[in-house]
Amino acid sequence: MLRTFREHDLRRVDALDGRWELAVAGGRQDPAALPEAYPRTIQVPSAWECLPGLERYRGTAWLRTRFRAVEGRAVRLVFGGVSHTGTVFVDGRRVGDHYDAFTPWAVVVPDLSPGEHELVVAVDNSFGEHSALHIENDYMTYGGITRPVELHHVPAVFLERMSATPRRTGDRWALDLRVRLANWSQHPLERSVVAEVAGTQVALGALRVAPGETAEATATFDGLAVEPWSPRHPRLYELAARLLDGETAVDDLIDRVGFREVRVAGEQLLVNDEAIRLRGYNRHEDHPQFGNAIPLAGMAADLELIRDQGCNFVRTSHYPNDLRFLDLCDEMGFYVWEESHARTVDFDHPAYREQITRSTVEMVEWHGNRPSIIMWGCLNECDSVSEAGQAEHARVLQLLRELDPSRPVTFATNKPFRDRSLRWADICALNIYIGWYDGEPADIEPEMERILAWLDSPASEGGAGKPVILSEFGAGAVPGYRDPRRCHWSEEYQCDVLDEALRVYLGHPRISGAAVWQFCDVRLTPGWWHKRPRTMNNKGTVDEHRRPKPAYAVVKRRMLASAAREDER
Ligand code: ADA
Repeated sequence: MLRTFREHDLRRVDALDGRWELAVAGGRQDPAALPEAYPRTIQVPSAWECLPGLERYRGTAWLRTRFRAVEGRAVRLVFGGVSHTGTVFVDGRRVGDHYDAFTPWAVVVPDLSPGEHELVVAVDNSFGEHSALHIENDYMTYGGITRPVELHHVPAVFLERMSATPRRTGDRWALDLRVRLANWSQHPLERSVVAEVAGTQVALGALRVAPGETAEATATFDGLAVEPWSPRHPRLYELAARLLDGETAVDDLIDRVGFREVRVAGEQLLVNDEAIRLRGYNRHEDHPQFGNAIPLAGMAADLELIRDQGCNFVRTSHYPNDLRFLDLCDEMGFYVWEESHARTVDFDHPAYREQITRSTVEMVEWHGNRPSIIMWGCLNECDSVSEAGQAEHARVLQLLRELDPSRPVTFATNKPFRDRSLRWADICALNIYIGWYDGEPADIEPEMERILAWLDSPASEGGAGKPVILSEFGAGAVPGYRDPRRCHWSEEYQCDVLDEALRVYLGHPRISGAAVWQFCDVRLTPGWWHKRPRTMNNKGTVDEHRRPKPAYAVVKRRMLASAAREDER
């Protein structure tokens, strides 16, 4: 299923995960050119690169299964993620499509007869003029239906979405609720909604929804005597909404919320009015056996390793993550920086603006209720210098603020002394690789002082006086490569860089957070940094199989020491 918890008691939801049929086109192909035969099968969710012979396949494939529709209900297909473009056909008829592997999406098919139907999803993971975000890059774009698929049976008007924002009110809490109803029928219909959290109910009243349209209602839960959410005490509450037709409940929707408030105050990042220090990792969704379709137990195992090292923070570099991973962060108590899908993308690509806007909107819409997410990011290491680049940073950061005023927004820059977009960020996030791309570990401290001095001067054009996070730093180490010379790519040198960087960054009064690049070694697309050893990004402190390198112990020692200092505060 799409979540680690049930989202419906009343609505019938079928999991479509399992063995689907597979036909491979041999390259990029018209998705509507549905094949006569499906000679292979594939597990859904999974990445097709994990099938023998498809390890490097880039192009179109068709995946097919069957499902049953029921009387009086529309079919709503919900995809956790299709990499990277999915086109949906039901009984040979095109009913929807979606670009970008990393955000969920749904297709409603209202007019199916009860009984069995054919579902085909054409999947394309190719690069080119049609793809601005999935490009040759320092991480892999896989192919397939890589996150779970659900079949929802929904009434004429159904609960499409709930967004819930917690607010402190003295020693109690409020929860601002917005509910969206959708009407797939041909008639205007009136419904009402009742919602409940922590034993308190609110009625959102009657709502008239026009045919084929959506309608929203808001309400606020006030005076909630609830326990706050924090990494140390990740207390979650069930938020349940019921849709009523008169007195009859006809649909429902369940989510979970955590009561925490995050804000920036001067140079500090505050959660529940306490200044926090972020200690953690950048993590790609990548695994040699599963691609980006890491099963739930694998996600949990990754978070256990990150927690074992004394970390409280994960950056979902560089795209929205699987909803179940975020659910785990809520449950296990991690702060998360989630960002819309961009790593050094080209703002002039013809498809860029529409695709980044959609990724950003969908990220907030689908992930906004997660207490673990304490900030939204975007546009990693993009053009933040030119006039056009500045304008685009202003646009996307403002879009994030409009979508969700409750969280600070940021972008990671690798352009100290040159960046001209910091004025639009609430937090200054620096990707700095002193000791790797240039300099030695001994240069880290003096160079960081120079960067911070620039940041807090008028020259940074808006970087002064804001929280600072080291969003990336690290060094590559080929697993098992030991060398007394302690040279680049050796495991010894990775230890030297990370030990010094963490000594400086975790102890610096002006720095609120440090995220190591990166958790595990990950696969790249060959056309990008093929000159990297193993066509991998080797900066993990565990290798791709999660086998710890010597740097794992270095990071653990530094992070635990920092956590202990925090506890003493
Ligand atoms: C950049 C980028 C990362 C990764 C890293 C590296 O900061 O944001 O995705 O490519 O560099 O390994 O050099």
